[in-house]
Amino acid sequence: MTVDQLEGNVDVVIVGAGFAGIYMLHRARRAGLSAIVFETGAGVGGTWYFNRYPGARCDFESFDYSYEFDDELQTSWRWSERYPSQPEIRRYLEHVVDRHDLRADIHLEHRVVSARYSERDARWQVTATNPAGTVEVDARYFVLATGTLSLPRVPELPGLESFRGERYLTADWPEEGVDVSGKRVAVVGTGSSGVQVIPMLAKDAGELFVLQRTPAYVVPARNRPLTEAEHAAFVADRVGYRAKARDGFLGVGFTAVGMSAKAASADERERVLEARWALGGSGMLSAYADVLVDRESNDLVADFLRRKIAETVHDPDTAAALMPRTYPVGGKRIVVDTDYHKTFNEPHVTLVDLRERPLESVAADGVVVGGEHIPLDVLVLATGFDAMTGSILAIDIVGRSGRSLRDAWAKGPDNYLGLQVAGFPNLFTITGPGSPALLSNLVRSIEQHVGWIADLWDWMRERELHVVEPEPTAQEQWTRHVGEIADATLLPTVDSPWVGANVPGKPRVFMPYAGGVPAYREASAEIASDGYRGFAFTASEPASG
Ligand code: NA7
Repeated sequence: MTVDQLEGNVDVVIVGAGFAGIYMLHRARRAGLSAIVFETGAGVGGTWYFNRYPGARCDFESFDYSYEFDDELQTSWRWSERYPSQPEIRRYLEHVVDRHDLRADIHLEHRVVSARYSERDARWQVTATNPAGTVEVDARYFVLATGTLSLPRVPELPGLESFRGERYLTADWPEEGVDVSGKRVAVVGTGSSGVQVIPMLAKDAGELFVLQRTPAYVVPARNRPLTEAEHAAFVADRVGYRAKARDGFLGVGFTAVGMSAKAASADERERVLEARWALGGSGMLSAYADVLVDRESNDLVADFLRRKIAETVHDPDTAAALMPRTYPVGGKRIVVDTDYHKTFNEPHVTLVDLRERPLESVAADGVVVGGEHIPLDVLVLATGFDAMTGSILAIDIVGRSGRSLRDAWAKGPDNYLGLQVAGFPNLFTITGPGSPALLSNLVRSIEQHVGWIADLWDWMRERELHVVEPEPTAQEQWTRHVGEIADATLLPTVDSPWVGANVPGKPRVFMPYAGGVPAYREASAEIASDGYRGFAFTASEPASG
């Protein structure tokens, strides 16, 4: 195996070429720093590069799920649909990379495997592997733009490896596509990925079995082409549009109709929820301000969504099995769909309720559920991700005093502002645990995080400071604050990926900051304007810096 030393060393190594890594590279350059990106994929896009299953689409709208930093891009890029499809997001990011001439510094097919902090010269030694061997580079700043949902989870199903048919992960779908025409297909998992892929596979499959462990709360996307007039309206009002989004709890301009669902009259509530249903999208959850904090109000919205299933699905037993009852709506990410429930009216589509008939094993030619063997040609796993920390801890990161991040986070991902970890100087996480990240429109959060980090670097340069890391007390306070905010909501009560419940052995900690995008932005801006309160700086010039 060859070991290449990249020519010279750089100021910044960034891991990941998704929305976060691309913008971080641009800002690092603007700050006068040399920077490179390592990306595992053979193209840019991050999670949008790999999740290329049929039907893959963002659940935020195109105007929201796009950068604000480049005003000319905002006016010139023409989104074709209300919600951006995976291929369109990839085209967009390729375009951004070209517009800003970033390609030369993005090293594709490079997987970062380890990073070690050298206290002697205050630099990170980063090792990546590529198809030809190993690459090493050292940098002052090490930025993890690794994404919140990037490390797919393959469940430990007994016999999975013995399956002789075709097996696919939605999160790593073959570039050339998959032909399921006339085949017997099963999909395991009914989160956003499963709900999107199931109607698409149903179009061609001979028989489709949906293996459901937990039903999802689903709202219609009402996706459609965007008109010229809508594009023109966005362009004309883009400043106002962005300001409203930044002030929205999720980083989008949803506004609540009322403070409390339970305080509204039944008629009024029905009218409001019907209007949100007709509009489509996850704005359903923000119809009333107390949906995520009051169980009674939550039940009223959940009940509305269950009734919609009964109205759509003809077979009453199937409809009942599709109705979520064991957790509050919004406790797991609400799923924005196109034709999901309708698909169960097709005669060749069968719902298999794994709570009634457990998935016992995978055989060479199918699966065994509740003692029954279902023969299969194709098995699709839409089984989710090791969210928020998975792709960070997949890298062997060793900070000050030889302490690994895996050790530091053994009981949960303690950090300050979701951006830095005590004992890991000059390491930054974008959309990390402790930030609104997964509970927000990620592009808005990414631009805020990247901007904050780049401003910090400018501030440090002006003062000739070279090293920054959080003070342990500031980190403890932030971690406690994140926990307290979550505890005021219904969210930590649910066995969701947000508490790590889907990954065996993962510490149960509610990871995202649940106080909303505006409160987070205010807290981080206030800390910055107070001389980066809670961060410790070292002025010493690194030996080789
Ligand atoms: P999700 O939302 O984590 O969904 C994963 C699904 O897979 C969910 O229904 C799981 O059921 C199911 N699952 C996982 N393991 C198993 C096993 N062993 N047996 C049966 N079913 C299983 O991931 P997605 O990819 O759909 O969506 C991720 C994000 O993409 C989403 O949050 C949006 O941000 C967009 P469970 O609920 O654990 O019972």
